[in-house]
Amino acid sequence: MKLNFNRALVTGGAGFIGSHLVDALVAAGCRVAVIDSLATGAISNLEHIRGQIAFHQGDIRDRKILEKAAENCEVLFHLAAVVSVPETVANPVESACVNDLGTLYVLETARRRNVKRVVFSSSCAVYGDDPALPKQESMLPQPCSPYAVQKLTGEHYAQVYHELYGLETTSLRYFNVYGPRQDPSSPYSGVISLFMTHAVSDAVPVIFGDGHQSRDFVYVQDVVRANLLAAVADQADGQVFNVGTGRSVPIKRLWEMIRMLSGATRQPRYEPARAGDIVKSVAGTALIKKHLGFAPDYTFERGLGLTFEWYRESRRAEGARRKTDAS
Ligand code: UD2
Repeated sequence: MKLNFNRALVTGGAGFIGSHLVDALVAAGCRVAVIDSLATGAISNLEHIRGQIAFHQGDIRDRKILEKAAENCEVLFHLAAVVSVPETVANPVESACVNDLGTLYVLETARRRNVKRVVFSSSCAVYGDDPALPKQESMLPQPCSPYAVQKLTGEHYAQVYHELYGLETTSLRYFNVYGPRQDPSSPYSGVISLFMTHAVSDAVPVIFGDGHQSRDFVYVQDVVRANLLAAVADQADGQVFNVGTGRSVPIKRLWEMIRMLSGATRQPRYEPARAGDIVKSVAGTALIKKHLGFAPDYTFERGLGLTFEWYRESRRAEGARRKTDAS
């Protein structure tokens, strides 16, 4: 994609989505700075382009590091956050310090450093368990976790910074993002990262509830493209857009698809539904199509195939590393 800016800052650029965005910006010829505390991000996600970016290890609440990272930056992509819903439930105050105050620091730095545009990573969590489908941006948000409140607060701050200070801001509400580099190490990791890990190690996956609950899974490269489109668009200021596909895949079917891809033989184990689990989630996609010209490039089948290749390759590489270490 042709960009109309030369310098960008990515907060959370060592994370799953952030590192893919950094790759795309570098590939487009942009000079990229990254700030990441490495609390959940991993420097290994950036290893292959480490020499081509300016990496600042630090927290977004560290004003000195943030100001330095934002120097001469034209577009700022704000992805750094406490991203786990259960973690924000366990630690509402600590997570608010990062997700609320941290976002405010980022916007304020953007204002003081004359950054032209900020693209804020929000979440479909803001819709809560309103059963109306598909989720439209015009719906009244019903946040039901500290995480959702924090993301909604970030959107409001972004809008206020646009109205009060003329900073160009756009918020993107991601649905269930999946793809290479998604970390499966927590029980609350995305279901695709968990199922992929089970598939490549021939372990038994767990399906919570009856497996008929479904999600709108969006491939990480499409999320990257939505970010780039928001950065260059003429009609995005002060707005909020869903980033999803408009298609919803049941969890039971998801495991079947992964099983077919991988040749895994295991049958899933069924456990009681997770408290607060919503039944169906699907994005309304008309607004982002109209204003940003965004439609996903990746079908679910293609994205899932690419994701599987990555998990299989990672497993192979890890096995080889262990062998070398042991000898
Ligand atoms: C997603 C987001 C979360 C928040 C939320 C808002 C991810 C990873 N999480 O949570 O940040 O935005 O949406 O609604 O994108 N499941 C299983 N077995 C497993 C793991 C999960 O059956 O081993 C089920 C789970 O019960 C749920 C579905 O898979 O019904 C998706 O779970 P998830 O944790 O990937 O994502 P979700 O939608 O709960």
